[in-house]
Amino acid sequence: MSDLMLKYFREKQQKVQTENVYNTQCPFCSMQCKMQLIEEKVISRKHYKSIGKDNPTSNGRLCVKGMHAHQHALHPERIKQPLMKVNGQFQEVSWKKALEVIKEKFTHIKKTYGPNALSVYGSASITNEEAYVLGKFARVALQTKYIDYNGRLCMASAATGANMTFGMDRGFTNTIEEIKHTRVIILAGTNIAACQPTMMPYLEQAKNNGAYIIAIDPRETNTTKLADIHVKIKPGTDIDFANGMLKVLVENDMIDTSFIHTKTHNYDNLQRYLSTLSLEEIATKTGVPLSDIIQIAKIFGSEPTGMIFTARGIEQQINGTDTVRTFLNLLLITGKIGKKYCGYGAITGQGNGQGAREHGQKTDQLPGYRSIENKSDRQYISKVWGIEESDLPRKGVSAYEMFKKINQNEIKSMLIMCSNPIVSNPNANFVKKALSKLSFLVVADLFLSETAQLADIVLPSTSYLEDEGTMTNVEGRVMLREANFPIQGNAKHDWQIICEIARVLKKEKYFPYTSAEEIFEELRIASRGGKADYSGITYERMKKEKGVRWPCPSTQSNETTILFKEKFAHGDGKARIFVNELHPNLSKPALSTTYPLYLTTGRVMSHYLTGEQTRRSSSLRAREVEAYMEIHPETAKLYHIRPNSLVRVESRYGSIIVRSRIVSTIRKDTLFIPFHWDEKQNVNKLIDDTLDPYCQMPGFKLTVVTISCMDR
Ligand SMILES: Nc1nc2c(c(=O)[nH]1)N[C@H]1C(S)=C(S)[C@@H](COP(=O)(O)OP(=O)(O)OC[C@H]3O[C@@H](n4cnc5c(=O)[nH]c(N)nc54)[C@H](O)[C@@H]3O)O[C@H]1N2
Ligand SMILES: Nc1nc2c(c(=O)[nH]1)N[C@H]1C(S)=C(S)[C@@H](COP(=O)(O)OP(=O)(O)OC[C@H]3O[C@@H](n4cnc5c(=O)[nH]c(N)nc54)[C@H](O)[C@@H]3O)O[C@H]1N2
Ligand code: SF4
Ligand SMILES: [Mo]
Repeated sequence: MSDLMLKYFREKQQKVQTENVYNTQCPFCSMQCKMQLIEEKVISRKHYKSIGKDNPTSNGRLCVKGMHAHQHALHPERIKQPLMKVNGQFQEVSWKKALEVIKEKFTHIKKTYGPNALSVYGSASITNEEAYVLGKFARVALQTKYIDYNGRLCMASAATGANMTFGMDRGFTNTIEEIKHTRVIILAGTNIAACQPTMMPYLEQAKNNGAYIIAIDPRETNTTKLADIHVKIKPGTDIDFANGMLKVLVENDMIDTSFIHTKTHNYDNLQRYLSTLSLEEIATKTGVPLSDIIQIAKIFGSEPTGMIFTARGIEQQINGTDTVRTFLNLLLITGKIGKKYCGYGAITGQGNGQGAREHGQKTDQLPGYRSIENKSDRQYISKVWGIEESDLPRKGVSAYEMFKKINQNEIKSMLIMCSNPIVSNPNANFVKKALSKLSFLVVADLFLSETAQLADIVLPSTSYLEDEGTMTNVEGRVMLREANFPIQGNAKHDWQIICEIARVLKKEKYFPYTSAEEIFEELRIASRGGKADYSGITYERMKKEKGVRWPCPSTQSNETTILFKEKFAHGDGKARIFVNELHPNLSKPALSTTYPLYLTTGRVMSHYLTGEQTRRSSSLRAREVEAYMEIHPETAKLYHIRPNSLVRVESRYGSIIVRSRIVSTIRKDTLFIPFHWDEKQNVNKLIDDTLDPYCQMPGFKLTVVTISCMDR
């Protein structure tokens, strides 16, 4: 075609076609990939596509979920108007009406039963600004101690473990860039290939540079395929495996004695404890060959640098905190922390899994990672909020424990923002029963989720396309999500919803914000001097520097890349080596003739959490349409199970029916079921509700079950 013809066609096309570009960040995982929504208008029809945008963490990459996120955000089932239940049916109502009813009910319940009859359940998928305001709202507007959030099911044991050992919890102690240059990488219970796909190139590059990769998982995954050694561990025994490694390192003198003496406490106790363990017994208990334990320990001990990454596989255990701390011991005794190409990474889950656990949604916490039980922390935050310290509630209970309080009639009402707890909590049948007992439930969501269907009032929230604010990514990098897509219908931003409720409760003077940035300005002050200090971070700086890694105590100071270079964050600058003892009140689920198989749960690449969003994306739904159960061929044969058989899976807590997927990549004694599907196929109906005593994390990764084939 000649240039002239091309020009003619281009001009003609431009006349009928216009294009709008909207900046945002992916609504899903902690990589927080920057992206753009491209809206093409051809005559009167609009077409959308999402493309990656360069930034230092994801380097412009997007995975399949990010590429299709707009499909749920633009789905016709988005709620666009408040809904109120009248005679068991939802009716659209005005914001004025919805707020009036909320005011009336909250006020009545508070007056009749006291402020602690009200409660709040938050999320790590909302922005820092929203997490901050929600925490303030519970304490200042409702004056309740009952607030907690879905991160309790997600990062709680990694956070508690790091706090106890290092004195501070930022998911990555080092930078993501350093992964490429480290010599050994331990991936403990993490499936990065499915869960943080755009992080994979860092691991691939490390491997190309000669790093030795060890993956610990009861199943083969696309992550374990990258590893030099895959440790196909018996679920729930990672703590024993790590103790085995510690014993090999100590007995072979592969330790950094000067680091241990100058920077840690408690090594002698660890040494004494390890001397009581038998490596042969550990091999039997974990199902890992003794030679592998020895080889892995020796590789880790002999290389000059090494990094350990953990995720929910080892953390979502009833001894998750202890397990994390035992892995951290490996870094401490070999001195592989506080320096380049070394360190720890708890691979963060949700988009704002990091930030949302720093600014006061957690029941025992105040902004800046302060403690609600600490006198000076309470005084500082009370002053920032303009209240008396004596009016600031103390700590309440964890997420799942709030449902117990509902069941005991202590909590009468709940506001749930951005979570679907009847699908995501353990012992899901109980959670549904408890929520149905509330006298008044308000849910803010994008959709009429399984949980929202139980509500008295559902409030329409804006999504990642519309809602500007900051998210703290996997690296601890605070990033500005510059969302400005037009708001759909009468939805409101989560922070606006909180402010509106505060206003009708006559607490508007504490919630005067007109933009997310105004909230961030207050958060900067509230976090000043705290462990998660954001006071040097501004919207301008985040735009210019493409995100800033905390702590960042002044606008003049640099971001912090490597933590603990000089000292750890405990008062005396030393880390606490942990000595494992199973908590006296805990006993782990064990196999029996009634429940002869382990069940573990997790994720698939194309779906996200309870699936509320990804099940509404046609492209993602098409990849996995229903729940399934991975089972080893030999085990399947024992139970007369064929491929795609319908199988009843049963635990002490309940039963579900799912289809079989026969794979030789899983252990023979273990089944795997992902948790992204709705109630009928919800694996959480089977999950035990025992909680980790230090952080109240449920044991999602270890339940004992029995199975029976439903095919005739
Ligand atoms: N595609 C997708 N990506 C996601 C999410 C999603 O839902 N879908 N969710 C996001 C969130 S919130 C989170 S928290 C992260 C979760 O990220 P991950 O923790 O990586 O994901 P999981 O699949 O829950 O668990 C990881 C692996 O642990 C293994 N595992 C199970 N039991 C054990 C055990 O006892 N020991 C060991 N060593 N391993 C075990 C499982 O087989 C699984 O492969 O992903 C984030 N990214
Ligand atoms: N068996 C088992 N259970 C698990 C896990 C496991 O590995 N195994 N993992 C646990 C983990 S790690 C996590 S993080 C939890 C997550 O559990 P949930 O918090 O229940 O998960 P989501 O599906 O993200 O729920 C988010 C809800 O908020 C809505 N939403 C999305 N964006 C917005 C927004 O901007 N504003 C508002 N107001 N609403 C919004 C969505 O439509 C959806 O209904 O599940 C836990 N449960
Ligand atoms: S799901 Fe995670 S890796 Fe995939 S595009 Fe979104 S933020 Fe990036
Ligand atoms: Mo999570």
